[in-house]
Amino acid sequence: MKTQVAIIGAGPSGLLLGQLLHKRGIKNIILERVTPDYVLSRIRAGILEQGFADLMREAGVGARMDSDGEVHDGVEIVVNGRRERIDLKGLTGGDTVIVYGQTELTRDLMDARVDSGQTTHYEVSNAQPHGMLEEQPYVTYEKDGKSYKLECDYIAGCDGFHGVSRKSIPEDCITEYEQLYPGGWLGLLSDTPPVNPELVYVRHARGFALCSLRSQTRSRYYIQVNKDDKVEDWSDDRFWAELKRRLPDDLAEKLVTGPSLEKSIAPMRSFVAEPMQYGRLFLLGDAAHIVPPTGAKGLNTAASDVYTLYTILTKVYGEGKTELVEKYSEICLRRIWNGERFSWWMSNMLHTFEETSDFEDKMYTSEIDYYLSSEAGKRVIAEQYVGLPFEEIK
Ligand code: RFL
Ligand code: PHB
Repeated sequence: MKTQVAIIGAGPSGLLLGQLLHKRGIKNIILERVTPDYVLSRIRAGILEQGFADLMREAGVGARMDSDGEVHDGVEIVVNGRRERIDLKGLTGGDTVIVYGQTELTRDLMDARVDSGQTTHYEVSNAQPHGMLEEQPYVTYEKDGKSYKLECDYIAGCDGFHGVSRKSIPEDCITEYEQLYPGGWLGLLSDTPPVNPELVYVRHARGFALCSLRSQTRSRYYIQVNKDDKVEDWSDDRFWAELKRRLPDDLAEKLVTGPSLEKSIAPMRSFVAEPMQYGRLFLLGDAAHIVPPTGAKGLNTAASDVYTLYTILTKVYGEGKTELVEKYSEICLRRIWNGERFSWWMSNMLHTFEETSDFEDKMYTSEIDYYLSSEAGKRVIAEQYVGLPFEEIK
């Protein structure tokens, strides 16, 4: 079997890249370990930056996002009971974010993939990139007990944090930077009206909380829990009671509770692998970097990698600009480190960890208080929350 770009992983990164390449006439095959239903069952991101939304439109899959997604002009931050609104639109000169669940956008991308006629092999095992430093790399994999070899020009490693792509780069050719936080996020999805029309991020002595939503009838809430907590430790009743205790009184009174549709715990991790490429193998999205979810940057940083690789490959195939290939990692990393810093900063400002000293705790409260009291401070938060522009590639 032969294609131009072999893509490992059918998460948002792999599917969006595949669709954009297809639009430019670049052939690609996606190899995915699990079933489409399993991919769709992962409840994750909810906030899309403008750059991400524009890419979805460019890929021809923006229609449902534009009709069903909610444009949000602002978010709220509560620090020890004080509610402050960040006017994203006003402070950035017009930028906003879109609330549209990762599940929905993945579904849109999967549907478009079927319509495009491009091949996706689900439930493959032992995918393994080879010959990344050669002219003609290839990926071997197994499906239904048979072994296959997929020859290609380039390999896109879109297989998430635990995937095989990053691990197939020799250890002495990659540096990993990592920080684990002593806590996790317990998320609950419910068919209840959201407590507030806009997202509310809460710093509280008992721990962080976030009120988010998927629509005016579906809410997504998170609370910070201990890193060793298990979902089984948290009944719905215990979750709602703890969330209420962390919300300001007016919101706590309005909170509508209901049975959970889904509940899961996400670890809090910052991680970057440098460089994000090895010869003709590129790493994209969670395969190359992870952020704690506080800044809503995970999916959005994945989108900037997709934009960069898609633009480079379009120029390689369309204009013969092969010299751009080696620039992939450095272009991506400039934006990635910024997203990492913002997510790390938001996490430190809004969480309370047992390990934090009383002095540091006072410093974090004072710092976020300062940002929220100053228009310049709010603008700094707004500018990063809506996302910095993608770098132009010539
Ligand atoms: P994914 O989604 O992990 O997809 C990788 C795919 O690769 C497959 N795979 C393999 N396939 C073949 N062979 C192998 N050996 C393979 N190994 C793995 C997997 O089955 C999977 O289908 O990575 P991708 O595409 O890079 O997408 C990244 C995003 O999913 C992630 O960054 C976001 O969800 C992070 N995130 C958020 N990001 C935002 O921008 N805004 C948010 O509001 C936001 N909220 C969140 C989040 C992540 C969360 N969790 C659970 C970590 C909230 C949460 C709770
Ligand atoms: C979500 O709605 O799932 C969500 C929103 C904002 C975040 C993280 C997750 O920062």
